[in-house]
Amino acid sequence: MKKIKTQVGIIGAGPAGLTLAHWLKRNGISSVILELRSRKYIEGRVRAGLLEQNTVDILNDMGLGSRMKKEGIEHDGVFLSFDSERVHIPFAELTGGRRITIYGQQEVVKDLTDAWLDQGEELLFEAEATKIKDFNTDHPEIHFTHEGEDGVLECDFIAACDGFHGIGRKTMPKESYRSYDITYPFSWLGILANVAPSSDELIYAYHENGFALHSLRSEVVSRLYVQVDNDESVDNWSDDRVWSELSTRLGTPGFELKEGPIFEKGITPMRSHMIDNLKSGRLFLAGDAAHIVPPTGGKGMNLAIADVKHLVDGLVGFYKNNDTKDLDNYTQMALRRIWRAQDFSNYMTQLFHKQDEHGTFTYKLQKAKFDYLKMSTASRATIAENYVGLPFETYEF
Ligand code: RFL
Ligand code: PHB
Repeated sequence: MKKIKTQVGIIGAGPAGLTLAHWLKRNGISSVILELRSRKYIEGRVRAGLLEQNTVDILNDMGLGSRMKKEGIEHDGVFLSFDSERVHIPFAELTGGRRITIYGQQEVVKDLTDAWLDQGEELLFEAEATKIKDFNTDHPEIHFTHEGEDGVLECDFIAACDGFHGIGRKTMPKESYRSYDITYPFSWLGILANVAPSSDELIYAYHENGFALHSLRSEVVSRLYVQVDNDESVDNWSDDRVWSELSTRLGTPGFELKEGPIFEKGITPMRSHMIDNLKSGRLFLAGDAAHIVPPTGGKGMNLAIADVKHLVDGLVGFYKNNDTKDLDNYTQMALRRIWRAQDFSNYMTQLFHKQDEHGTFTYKLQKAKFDYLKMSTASRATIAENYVGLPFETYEF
């Protein structure tokens, strides 16, 4: 049996696990990462693309932002559209200069993986964590399989950064938390296309045919989404149908959607999931292992990285100052911020998706919310500060 020893055993090389490993190393704390998938798989997995100001600051502070600075695209605002009418939300102006950056999640994962391995640190690919043991003692273990062999990672603490389907949350004693869930009656069909973006800001749109989002990955690659039914299949969405729906739903007078070859098409269901306790003994959950938000607020990856901040505060307190206060308060600190993101993601989801027949009471409420954005700077500022992400200090009350 393969035996490895480290201070913090990390399950999952997604944004949460990789950020945690780097941040701990900067504080002189060792860790080893176990990742179920291959390096090629995690570096090619197309997911998020929107980085909040806090996330950008964290990556830069860790000295891992050099490619992001070159290739990421900063946005000072966003367009919100309703029935073909648009409002502009100027983030920087409404939040004292905070903004978002568009940079693919798989690029973040690639940068962090490259840096970790270049520094000679340990990350086992195609290593499946199968069991978490003794997390109520001060010598917990992660049992895993790797290259056909069984292994055990002995550590002081376990960080389960293993996403929604991982073993971390499943290992938490059922009586230690309550779960909260919403399953939305719609999904997103997302595409990547080799075409220059048609807008210099992202566009979120409500249309009587359903929601649409225009995003981008670079000067030559666009990322777009349309709302579809939960039982929809990509086979029913020819490229022509995708472009025609996008053009209809995003349309405003004078706007022209550029079309190009589509090279990726996939459907993502929409759900909100929460649990109200993120730790049990020496087992800690971070990122999608602990919560899921619908992607309408662009918060998932940002929340994963923000959870890590609180976990690092706790572990640094423990190792450097022999103080467990921040570790003990991990759940409380993280949940305050996560619920804020849940609320914002839910708000954006409810505002822009077609939920009921066009023209009914629900629609009138959506329209009233949109009209309020046109009328009120305070309402626009609320969107702006949530979208770019509130500074960490805001949550310390
Ligand atoms: P991840 O990225 O899922 O990583 C977890 C890792 O754990 C591994 N794993 C295991 N390893 C070893 N043993 C086991 N037993 C294991 N079980 C699992 C997995 O292989 C995986 O590599 O979780 P993390 O780090 O918490 O990161 C969360 C983000 O990936 C996620 O929240 C975002 O992608 C969500 N999201 C968005 N977030 C944003 O911040 N901005 C966006 O614009 C945004 N857009 C999106 C999104 C997610 C989407 N999809 C496809 C769900 C758009 C979409 C369409
Ligand atoms: C993306 O670029 O993939 C993206 C942007 C904003 C969102 C969701 C996804 O709200």
